Amino acid sequence: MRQAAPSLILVAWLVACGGKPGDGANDDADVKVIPISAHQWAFAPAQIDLNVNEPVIFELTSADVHHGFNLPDFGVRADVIPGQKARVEVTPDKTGTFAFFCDYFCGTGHEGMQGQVVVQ
Ligand SMILES: [Cu+2]
Repeated sequence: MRQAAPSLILVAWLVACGGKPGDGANDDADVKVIPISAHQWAFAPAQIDLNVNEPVIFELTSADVHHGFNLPDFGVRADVIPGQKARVEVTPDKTGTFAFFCDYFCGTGHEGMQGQVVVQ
């Protein structure tokens, strides 16, 4: 007989900003939270303006059904489930316009459910 040793390793992603000396522009202890609402079949806001190298947290909620949020250029995705808040952090490291979209089939208008992140 073998003794089962339960070894649960809980990995907590602590959103810890590095202790980089700031340039005085803002306090990096406070990461800006951007609420994004998903509904059939759009995101609100559909355009998100970000500053390069400035970390932000997307706080995603659904107004109706299960959606997905996918911003492939920055390796960000999340399930957006009714009644829950999904938080993902992103620090855009390049400027430009990058598409995000719903990647969880949510109905007939799913294919057009998208938006863009504009990084400057
Ligand atoms: Cu969808």
